[in-house]
Amino acid sequence: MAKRMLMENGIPAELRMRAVKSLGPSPVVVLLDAIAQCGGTCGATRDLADVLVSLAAEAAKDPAALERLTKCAQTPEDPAYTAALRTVAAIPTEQRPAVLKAVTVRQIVIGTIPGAMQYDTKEIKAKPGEILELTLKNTDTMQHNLLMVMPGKMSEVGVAADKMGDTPEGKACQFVPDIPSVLAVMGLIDPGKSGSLFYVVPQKPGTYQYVCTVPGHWRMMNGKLKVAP
Ligand SMILES: [Cu+2]
Repeated sequence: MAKRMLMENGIPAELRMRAVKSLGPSPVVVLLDAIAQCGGTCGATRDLADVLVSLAAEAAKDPAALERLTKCAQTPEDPAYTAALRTVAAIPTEQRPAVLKAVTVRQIVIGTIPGAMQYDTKEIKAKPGEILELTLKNTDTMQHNLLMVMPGKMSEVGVAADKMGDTPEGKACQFVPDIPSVLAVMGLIDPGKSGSLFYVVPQKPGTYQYVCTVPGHWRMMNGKLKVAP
């Protein structure tokens, strides 16, 4: 029952938290397993990752949990990679294994220019492998989202999103096209609200882009993520 509650989308975060606590000695390992099981992409992933981060202090004291966390945080292909790195960043440096002492999360706040259909930040510079927490503050009067896309693929993603605008399914998917050029997604943020996205910067240098895919927005509402060592 508790396992099912961990996985299922639509279950409030506090119930998830209770389910985790009922699972016994190593909730950290249980959570890493649960994130791996849903492939790191299900709707529950973000909640599960948030609970995991809240258990950072416990993870630091449990050698088995710390070992598993360390392995995960060094394996980019692991679906729980980003969640593991976030958790490591929340552990005091002196309690971390030597290989992970340098892990930090850099906060970046992106606003909107009201009525202009634009982000107020047009360019971000980052190093390969850096962990970013992107916060979008929507001060506009309409919804916006933020998708990270592969270099040179912004128009492909934008055109695909515009097509979704004509269908009820498009809205249900928050105008996020299901194509490989989309690297990370912050869903629709209501006017006056903020949202955030944890993003591990790709190892390959280049000019990546972030873009709002509410139909009609992408041409104006975008910015560059310049990745260089
Ligand atoms: Cu927008």
